[in-house]
Amino acid sequence: MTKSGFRPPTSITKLKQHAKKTLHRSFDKHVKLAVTGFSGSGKTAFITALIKQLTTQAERQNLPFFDVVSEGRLVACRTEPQQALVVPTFDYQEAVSCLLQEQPSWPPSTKRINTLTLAFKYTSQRGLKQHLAQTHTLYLELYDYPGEWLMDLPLLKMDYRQWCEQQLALLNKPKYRPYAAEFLQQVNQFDSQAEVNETQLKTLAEQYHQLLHTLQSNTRLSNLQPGRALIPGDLAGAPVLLFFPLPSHPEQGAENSQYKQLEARFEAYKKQVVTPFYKDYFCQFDRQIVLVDLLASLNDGYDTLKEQEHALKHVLGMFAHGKSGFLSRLLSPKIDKVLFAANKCDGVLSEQQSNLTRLLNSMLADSANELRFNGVAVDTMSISSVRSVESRSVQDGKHKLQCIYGKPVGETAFINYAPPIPPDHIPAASHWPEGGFEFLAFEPLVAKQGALSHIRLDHVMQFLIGDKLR
Ligand SMILES: Nc1nc2c(ncn2[C@@H]2O[C@H](COP(=O)(O)OP(=O)(O)OP(=O)(O)O)[C@@H](O)[C@H]2O)c(=O)[nH]1
Ligand SMILES: [Mg+2]
Repeated sequence: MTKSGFRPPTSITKLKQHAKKTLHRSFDKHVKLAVTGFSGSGKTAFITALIKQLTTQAERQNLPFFDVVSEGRLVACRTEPQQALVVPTFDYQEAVSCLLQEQPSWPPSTKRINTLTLAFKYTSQRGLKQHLAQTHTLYLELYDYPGEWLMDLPLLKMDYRQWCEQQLALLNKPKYRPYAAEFLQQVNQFDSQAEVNETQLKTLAEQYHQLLHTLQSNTRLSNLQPGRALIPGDLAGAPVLLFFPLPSHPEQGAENSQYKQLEARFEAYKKQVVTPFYKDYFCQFDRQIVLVDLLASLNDGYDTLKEQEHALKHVLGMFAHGKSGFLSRLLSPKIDKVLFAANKCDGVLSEQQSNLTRLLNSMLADSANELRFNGVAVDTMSISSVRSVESRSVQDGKHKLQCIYGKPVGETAFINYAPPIPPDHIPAASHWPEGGFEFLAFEPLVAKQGALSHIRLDHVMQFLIGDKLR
C-alpha cells in the first residue's frame, strides 16, 4: 500500500494500460481530462453532472451546443468498467443519488483519489472517418480527488526556505494574522538550532495543522499547505507530515538540528507523497477544465480573492501545456485546450453572469496569454454543473425586482433573494464595498422527472471534446 491508501499498479499492468492508452490517444480515441479546482470548487458535482447529462439526458433540447448531440450523432454514452484496477472507482451512483433525492443535497466532499472513464459511441460525418467504421468510440478519463491535495503541486518547485517565506507572508496578512497570532508567536520563540526534540516538533506541527483547519473553516483561503495536513488519507500522524514554516534560516546548521530535521521532512514530503501523486495521476493530460468558485472568495474579501488568483497561477504552472500533434500525443501528451470556468454562476442573476466571466478572465489574463502563445486554445465561461435556483421577478411596491429562488444550504425554507452584482474585475482593496459581498449557497433544485438542469455544460463539452467527436 502507498501512503495515500491504495496499492500502486504493478509495472506490467501499468505498462499494458499505458500502451493501450497511448495507442488510443494517438488516434484521438482517448482523452484524459484534468478537472482542476480547489476544495469546494465543484469538481465532484461537475463530474457527476457530466455523467448524468451524457448517459441519461443527452437530447438536443438539453445539450443544444454539443454538436455530437445536436447533430444526432451520439449513439450512446456509458461508464466503462474500471481499467485502472488499483484506483477506487468514482462512486457515481452514490453522488447522483444525493442530487436526485426528494430533498436533494450535494454529494459529500472527496477524501481520496478516484477515477472513472466514459465511453462515447458516435457516428462521424467526416471524410475518410465515416467510411472506416459505422460507429467510433472515444474514451474520456476523469479523476476526482480532494481539492486540498492540488495545493501540494506547487511545492515541487520550492525548497523549504522558499516555502517558509511564502507561508509566513500569507499568515502575516491582516485577514489571516488574527488566526495565526499564537502559532507565529511560538515559532518566533522556537530554537531551530537546538538538537532535535521530537515532542516539541510534534506539538508545533500539530498546532500548525490546527491553524490550517481553522483557516479552512473560517475563511475560503485555498493556499493551505501541506494539503495532507487537512486530508491526510492514511498518512495521519506520520512524521513526514510533521513540519511547519520557520522565520529564520541559518546558512549552516548542525546536521541534527531541529531546522535540518524540518527541512528533511519537507523534502521527504515532496519526494514520497507529492511526487508519486503527481507522476501517477497528474500528468499526461490532454484537456483541462479549471473550476473556480469566485463567489465564495468574493464573500471572504479582497485578500482571499487575491490569494485565489495567485494560487490558480501557481497550480496552472504545474501542468504541461502546449500544441499537441500526432507524435507529441504519442510521446509526451500536453494539454492543448484549457477552459476556465467560473462555477456556480447560478448564484447571481443571469444577466450578471457575464461579470463573473470577465472577472475570471481578468484574474487569469497573464496565464491565458502565455498559454495562447504556446499554441493552447483557451476560453472562459460562467457555468453551473447543477442548477440550484430558479429566476423569479418579485413585485416590490411599484417595482419589479429580479431575484433567484431556492433553498439556502442548511435552511428548511425556500427564499427569494436579490444577490449582489458581482464585479467584472478585482476591485482595489480601497474600493471594496463597505459591507462586502454576500452571495448565498443553495441546495440543488429538485430534479424534475429525474432530470438535472445545468447552465452551459453543453458549451463546456463542446469546447473540451467536441473536436474529438467529429
Ligand atoms: N450552485 C451551485 N453550487 C454548486 C455546484 N457545484 C458545487 N456546488 C456547491 O459547492 C460545494 C462543493 O462542491 P463539490 O463538488 O463537493 O466540490 P469539490 O471541488 O469536489 O470539493 P472537494 O471534494 O472538497 O475537493 C457543494 O456542496 C455545493 O454547495 C453547482 O453547479 N452549482
Ligand atoms: Mg470532491
